[in-house]
Formats: sequence, structure tokens, C-alpha cells
Amino acid sequence: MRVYLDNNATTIVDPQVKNAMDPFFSQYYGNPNSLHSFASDTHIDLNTGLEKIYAGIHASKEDSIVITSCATESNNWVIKSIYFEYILSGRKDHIIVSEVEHPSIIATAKFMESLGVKVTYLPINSEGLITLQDLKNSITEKTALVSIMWANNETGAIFPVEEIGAYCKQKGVLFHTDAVQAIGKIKINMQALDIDYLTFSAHKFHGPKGVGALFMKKGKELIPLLHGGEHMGGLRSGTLNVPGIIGMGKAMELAVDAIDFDMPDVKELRDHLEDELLKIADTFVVTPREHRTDNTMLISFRGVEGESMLWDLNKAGIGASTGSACASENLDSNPVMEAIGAEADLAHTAIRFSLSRFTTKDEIDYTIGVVNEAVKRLRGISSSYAYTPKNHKSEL
Ligand code: 7TS
Repeated sequence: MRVYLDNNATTIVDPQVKNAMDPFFSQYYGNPNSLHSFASDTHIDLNTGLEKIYAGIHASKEDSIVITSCATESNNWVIKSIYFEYILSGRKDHIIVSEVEHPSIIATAKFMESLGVKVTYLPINSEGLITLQDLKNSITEKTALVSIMWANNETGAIFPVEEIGAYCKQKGVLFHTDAVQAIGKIKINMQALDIDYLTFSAHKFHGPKGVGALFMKKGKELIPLLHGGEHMGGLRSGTLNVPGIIGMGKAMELAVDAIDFDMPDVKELRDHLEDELLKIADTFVVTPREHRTDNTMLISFRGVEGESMLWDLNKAGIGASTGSACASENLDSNPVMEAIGAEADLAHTAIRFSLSRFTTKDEIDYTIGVVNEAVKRLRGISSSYAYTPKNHKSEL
């Protein structure tokens, strides 16, 4: 059996998305900006795709959604643009991010530091959550931007973006949220929220890879990312990714429907997996369920090296993760485990299971069996496990 439980890294393309995209490779392949019927052949579907993206996050027609190649691009763009707009001019000198943002935010923030920008990395608590008070304490008159993700990719922890947005607005600070892990899991109404910029990637919600977006609230601006043409209002030049945009639109429509129709089943499967795995002694899950997206679990088995567990799982056909795939070639401990201050012997034991609407009960039952066997085997050959205290508690 092959079981895919790494849906926070990427997801299978929904067959309906693939069908929607198919005609736009070899049949309707015109450049939409050309002045002939090959171009206009694409227009209706392209507009429908864009409309579905607007509708999925309840953006108003006056807001802008700029299509990019991925969330990494969108995230870089927001921060670098704020630098050119507000910081280089000397108006502001400070940005705030959480310390568990995706590397596309953290690495960009570090780059900003190298340019002299002051950066606050907001800590998370032992439950993997940030507190509004910490944020309030960090904002100064010189703060240009707060960038806090909607949901964390490692733990699924949901951050209080509604309250953060309201506070930032009150203080005259711009607010960006990375919503990569929120689309299709949390209902998003951009007209009801004080979020200036929001970013996401289609492949995290059963759309194609290589297409993402940046939402910008009416009246907000960014400097153009790519100069060279009139595409995307001159903000991000380059021939439009027609199949990608149509695919992202279809994927968005399906993902938003899935919040009501499929996510309750995904949650039930995730909870079942979690309940069964927590029966194993010395096992811990980060972040209480009520503060998490319904598909995610970061779990530690004391004495079991995460990489060894992945090896056993992979041999049994199960794909999971020990941390962001973007960093999978280094064997550092999971960044969230480090941020919550987990004891050294736990920091290397975290395994992330992330489900999707395509995950089945059989797959979860199979996984429960394989993990139980793997923990038994790996603890049996662990030199440290026998000496650790047996203080079983279910949540860190
Ligand atoms: N932001 C978050 C919160 C993410 O989880 C990811 C990818 C990205 C941005 C970047 O998306 P991309 O489409 O530009 O690559 N996260 C992961 C992960 O958790 N494991 O592999 C990739």
C-alpha cells in the first residue's frame, strides 16, 4: 500500500482541476495578450478562473489578486516591496514576523536585516501559538509591516489573524498573512478582515504547481516585482500561465466547497490517527486540536529519531515529513520544536502527518499499524530511550 500523508508539502492535483486545465495546453494555447482569436479563445476561461479565485477568498472587485509562480515568490515580494516603499525612504525601519514562518519569510527577513532593517521574530509558546500581547508589545511607531502566517505548516496551529489585523490597522501598520495552509481549511472573507496582503500557492489545495497569488487590499500598493510589460496591471510582467490560473481557480472552488463537505471527514481521520498513536507511551502532540487545522498533526515519540521513523514509514510505502520539505536535506531538528523549547531529546523526534480529502480510512488504519511497529523497533535499538523518564502526557 502507498499512503500519502505529506499534504502540507504538496497535494495531488484533483482530476477535475486537471480536466479544466487540459484544453489550455494544446488546443487553446494562444497568448491572452495577443490580438487575434487564438488569444480570445482563452479569455472566458481565464476570467472565470480569476473570478473563482476572488470568490474563494471573498475579495471585492476593487481588491487586486496578482498571479505569481508560488507563495515563496509572493512572500518575498511583499517584504522586499515594503523595504523599497517604506524603509529605504527612511519612513520606517522595523518589521515583525513570527519565528515559525515559512523559510520564504524568515530568509527574506534575514536578508532585510543584512540591509539594516530591524526585525522582531515573535516567539511561540509551548503550545506552538503566538500571543496577541507579545505582538502588541513589539509594535513601534517605526514598524512598517507585520507578517504572521494564518496557519503553521508544521503544527497546523492557527494564528489570530483577525485580531492581529484589527490591531495593525489601529496602529497604522501594514499586515500580511501567509495563507498557504489556510486555503481549503479555513473560510476566508477578505472583505470582513483587516488584512492588507495575503499569499498562497495552488499546489497546496489540489491545484497545479508553479502558480500562486498575492492578494492586495483596495488602496494598498506594492512596487512592481517584474518589470517588462502590462501583465497583471504592470505589477508582475510575464506571459500569463493560462492553464495554471484556470487550474488554480477550479482548485479554489473545490477547496472552498470541501471545507463544509470534506474537512469534517478529514478531521475525523486525523483525530482517529492521533487518538491511536497517543496510546503509545511517551508520545506527544504539539498544539491542542481546537487551535489547529483539521488535517495536521506534529507528533513526537520519545527516543525515536524522526529521520529513522521516516525511513521505516517510507519502506512501508508511507510518505510523511520531519519538517518542511524545503529544508529536508539538512538534519536540523524541526524548527517548531526548537521554537517551543522542546527538550533536546524531543526536538529530533517530531513527525508531521498531513492528510487531505483524498486520504482514506484504510490508509490511516494501515499507518497506525506501521507506526506502532516502527516505534517498537526503533525504541528497541535506541541507546537513550531506556534511560528516559516515563512521563506520559498527551500534549506538550
Ligand atoms: N508558506 C507556507 C506556510 C508553506 O507551508 C509553504 C510550503 C510555503 C509558504 C511555500 O510554498 P511554495 O509553493 O512557494 O513552495 N511548505 C512546505 C512544507 O511545509 N513542506 O514542504 C513545503
